[in-house]
Amino acid sequence: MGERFVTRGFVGRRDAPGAGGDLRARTPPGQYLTSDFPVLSAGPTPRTDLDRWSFRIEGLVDRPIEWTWDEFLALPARDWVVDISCVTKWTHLDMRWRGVSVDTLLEGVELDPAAAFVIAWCDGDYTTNLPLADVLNGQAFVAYEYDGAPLRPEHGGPARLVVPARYFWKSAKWIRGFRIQAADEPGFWESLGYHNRGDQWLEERYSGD
Ligand SMILES: Nc1nc2c(c(=O)[nH]1)N[C@H]1C(S)=C(S)[C@@H](COP(=O)(O)O)O[C@H]1N2
Ligand SMILES: [Mo]
Repeated sequence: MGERFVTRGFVGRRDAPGAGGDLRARTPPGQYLTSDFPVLSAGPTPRTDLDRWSFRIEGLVDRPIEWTWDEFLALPARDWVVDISCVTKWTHLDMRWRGVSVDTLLEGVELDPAAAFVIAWCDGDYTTNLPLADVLNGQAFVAYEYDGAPLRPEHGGPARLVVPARYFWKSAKWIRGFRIQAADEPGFWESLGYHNRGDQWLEERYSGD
């Protein structure tokens, strides 16, 4: 069995700074490890004035809620250290972010009993869809810092969604809000043949996988 040799290949890298545990066990199937942070955008980087930025939750809620940038920064935030996998096959372990849990954001509204899906929408018109169950209980956050600095525009700054348990296209950059729906609705990449769910541990890359 080749398994042993593959594992051995990674032993020497266990000492890499910040990389605890068994690196191979943390690498989803078909992925390679990198310490790079490539930029992948479907269009130009939008530049929204922070004075005009807001984050809004609408749809199947008792009443929509909207935070200005300053109000958003005043929400309870925390540091998150998470592993990110992109469908282009890179995995970057232990990425360090700061941001607000989706749980905290949803505390601001009362969800309709029919609420089941979140459509994340962004400056630049990108969307992505997620079941509510995939973003609750500490599974997702809206980040405004990466690696101790304000999130750079090309990586989604001023703020982006981060959903570590899904391929990175679900982590909508330049996010401006959530639309809560009863029905699922494929987002930008999901409409173009990418998998509706995108679980990297199940290699859900393309529709039909
Ligand atoms: N608004 C928006 N969000 C987006 C994208 C995009 O084009 N627009 N690209 C997605 C894809 S396909 C990936 S792989 C990641 C890339 O994030 P990065 O450029 O910070 O690496 O952002 C995702 N979020
Ligand atoms: Mo991507």
